[in-house]
Amino acid sequence: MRLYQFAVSPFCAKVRKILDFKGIDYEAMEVDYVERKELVMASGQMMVPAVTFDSGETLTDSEQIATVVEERYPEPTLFPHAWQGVHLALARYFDAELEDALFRAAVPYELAHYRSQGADHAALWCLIRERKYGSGFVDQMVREHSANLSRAHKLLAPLEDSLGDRPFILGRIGYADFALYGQLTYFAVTGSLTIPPTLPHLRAFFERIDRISSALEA
Ligand SMILES: N[C@@H](CCC(=O)N[C@@H](CS)C(=O)NCC(=O)O)C(=O)O
Repeated sequence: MRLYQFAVSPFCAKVRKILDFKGIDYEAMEVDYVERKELVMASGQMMVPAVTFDSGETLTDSEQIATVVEERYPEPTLFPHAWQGVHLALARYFDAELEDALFRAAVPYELAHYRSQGADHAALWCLIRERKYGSGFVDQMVREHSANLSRAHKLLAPLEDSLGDRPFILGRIGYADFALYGQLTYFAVTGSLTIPPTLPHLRAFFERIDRISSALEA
């Protein structure tokens, strides 16, 4: 199996950990942000994650990938019995509303990441963001960084509470945990984990999921 990814994409982090959790052997292929040739040829579109199965079939969209992977590799399950709807609903909140807040707070880190790949990478990254969010968006997010961080931390506070007395968001590990883990990778774009000390349970949660692959391999 092959996963097409951008290293700093939260949706790719989510899919990577789902594949690790299920013990699936896969190759993670880093897609060049400007070039994207292999991604377009395999999937017919420009977004990651995309997964090509051994059969040659390629799927996009993290929820769709997770659903098909669950059908083909049912154990260990992403959807504990009778909890599928709750996992999907929570994950959709993490992938949309929470993503929006965490992404805004991570704009300066993402910008630095794409700048480190070259001026063309940073320019295309800014262009695509500004086409989606409006002209001047990137500069505005850099200016408003500390307010955006506060807003992100505020949105995470109830999740910090939930994780105070359980290891995973609904008790038993499942799909929503991988979605939340993916979004929390916005705090790891710089290479070090910047989940603040005021959110210790979320930090421990992130590290718990992050360790999954080595735990399975051990
Ligand atoms: N709903 C999709 C969202 C995927 C997504 O937003 N991917 C971003 C990277 S995080 C992307 O490929 N953006 C295209 C771009 O930046 O050009 C999923 O769950 O996989």
